[in-house]
Amino acid sequence: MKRVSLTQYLVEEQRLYNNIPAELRLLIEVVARSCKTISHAVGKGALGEVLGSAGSENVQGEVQKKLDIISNEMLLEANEWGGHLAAMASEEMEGIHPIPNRYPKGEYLLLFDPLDGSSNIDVNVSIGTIFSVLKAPDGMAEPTEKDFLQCGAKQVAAGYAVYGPQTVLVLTTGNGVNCFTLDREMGSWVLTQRDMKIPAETKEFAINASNARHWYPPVKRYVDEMLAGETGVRQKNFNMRWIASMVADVHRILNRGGIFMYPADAREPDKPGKLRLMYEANPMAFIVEQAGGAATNGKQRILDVQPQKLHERVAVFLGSRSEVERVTSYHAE
Ligand code: AHM
Ligand code: MG
Repeated sequence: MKRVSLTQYLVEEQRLYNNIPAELRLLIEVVARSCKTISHAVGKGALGEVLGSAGSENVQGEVQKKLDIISNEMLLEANEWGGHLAAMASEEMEGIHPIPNRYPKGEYLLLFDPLDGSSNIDVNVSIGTIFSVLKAPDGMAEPTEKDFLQCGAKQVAAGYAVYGPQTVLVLTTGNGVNCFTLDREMGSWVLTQRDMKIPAETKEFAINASNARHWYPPVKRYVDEMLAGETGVRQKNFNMRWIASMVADVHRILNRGGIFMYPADAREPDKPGKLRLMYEANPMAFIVEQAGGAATNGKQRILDVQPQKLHERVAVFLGSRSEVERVTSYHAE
């Protein structure tokens, strides 16, 4: 089989569809290279002295792991000098990170969750990186947080890497979804799945059921109906998976279908969910829609939510279209 590298894929995609200009290609290649470096650090584990807590908290009040900070640094450093970006924003930083004046500036904005699934870092379970790319608004002078507050439908690219038994990179530039596998010996990304499509029908769901007592009625009804199995209204048995790494749960759903849910609940009624809109929900929603699935916050399409602030949270229902439509319809009743 002829091997297609990430670079070759990006060049050919541009030739065919004119949707990956040189700056965007550089951006994607630099992010992919950072994911390679992060994958290497993750793989070292205790041998690299990268496990454990860093003894600090991020802006959301979550304890930062050493690898959260290392991954964040790797992405910042790699993306500063290329001239393709105006600014970056990250789950691990309170404010935005404009490109320093000593480097040329480009027209893109990059957002990332440098290491998603932090609770799995120290226990050798799959974790990953999620990223989202926006265009800086026309006529922007010095970038500010406001320039990032664009709805997800405006993303020009999004992707995630999973650091698991294999390291994979899943990417969309708005023309389908493709998966690349890291060849660890060669150090290169090789195209291994073209045009991924989420199966429309599914028998698998993912939700943290320890929060069941806090769920609002639409979510409780939807999950109860699945749990009732073949003698209930759904007339089939469902299976459940919860990895607690969104990257790994979404990757499973892209490959064999299913629905992923992180709803808002009555624990903290003021919080619209746990996951972050700008660097978790939006990129995943873009990928899922490009793979034929759907993503809502229970009421509207995630990609249509107008962000009010950088670290905004959102409820998430994503995956196989018919399931997402069903749980969304329960919210309307
Ligand atoms: P993180 O970005 O701090 O790792 O948090 C996001 C993660 C998701 O990957 C995952 O779906 C969710 O948090 C798991 O949450 P919980 O521990 O409540 O099950
Ligand atoms: Mg995360």
